[in-house]
Amino acid sequence: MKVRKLLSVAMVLLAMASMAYATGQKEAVPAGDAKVIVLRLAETHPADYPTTLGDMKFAELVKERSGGRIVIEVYPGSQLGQEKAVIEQVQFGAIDFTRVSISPLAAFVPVFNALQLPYLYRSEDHMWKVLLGPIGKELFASLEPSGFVGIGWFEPGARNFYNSKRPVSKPSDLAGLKIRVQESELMVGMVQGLGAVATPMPYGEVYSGLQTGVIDGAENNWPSYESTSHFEVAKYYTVDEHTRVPEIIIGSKISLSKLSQADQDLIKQAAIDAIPYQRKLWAEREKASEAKVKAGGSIVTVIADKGPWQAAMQAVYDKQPPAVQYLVKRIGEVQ
Ligand code: GTR
Repeated sequence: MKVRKLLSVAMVLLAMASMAYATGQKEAVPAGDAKVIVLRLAETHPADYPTTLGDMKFAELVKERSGGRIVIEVYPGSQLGQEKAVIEQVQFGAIDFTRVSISPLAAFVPVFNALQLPYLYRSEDHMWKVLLGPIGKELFASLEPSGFVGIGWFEPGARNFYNSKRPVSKPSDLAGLKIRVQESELMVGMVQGLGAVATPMPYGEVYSGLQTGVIDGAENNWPSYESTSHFEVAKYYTVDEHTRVPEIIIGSKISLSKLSQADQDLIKQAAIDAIPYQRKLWAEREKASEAKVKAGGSIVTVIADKGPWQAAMQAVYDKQPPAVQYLVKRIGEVQ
């Protein structure tokens, strides 16, 4: 009897310990006196993906500059969940950081829609000037009331449509196709404007959706189209470059407020300093992914005149609230 009681006490303790391990920030006491702060970062992409390698660079800089006091563990491959669920967990402090697309983030902080409108940026360079300038800083500040802290940006590339049914060279070719979009109202509106049927769905379900015919297509940049193997089940890829949806690293306000201001600044600076590395890897991977999908049988249609695409997607601009319209105007003015 006694042994059984002891055993059940031990099991409860074990369960409590593993629960504590599973929730957010934790502290371990290393050999020396200083406490090591261990924080978790959730990433949807696989370990060898340029954005994940950017996260790792960020973690490496934080570790190095804090003299090993702050350790950020990167969990790739959606181990901690799909983007929307992860953002929720960051909001209540169960996950300390995540690198996500701003598309699902805009469901939490709608002013972010200003950064993902179709054909918004003149070029990649224009987008980076916006992100690293005053507008980027203001948007970081707008995260705080919702429980997030803006940490850094990564290169997202341009997104393109792809499908399993037919080559698409003009917007009307998409009519009636079921196209997966990120979990974002704006993206639903954009795809509906093209006459297609928008299906919001988590990233991790798109491959089977394409394979089983639940959806006919989706849209993404070259590296995502390749790394997910979507190209194997949806071979028609149309380079219309309709959006550049910035990648962002956000932190949990709950987690970060436990750190000193100096440590918070160190973390933010490390993320900014990791950007050039991720951008370099991104540029290389875009080329490699394009070559790989072409070799794998993808049929690529490059859109020379984007005018009709732009016109078909214009309606989403008109639906935006004044705060977004104002930002769009300012983004246009950034030189
Ligand atoms: C990728 C992005 C991911 C995810 C995905 C998607 O380009 O890097 O974070 O948002 O798109 O379409 O869900």
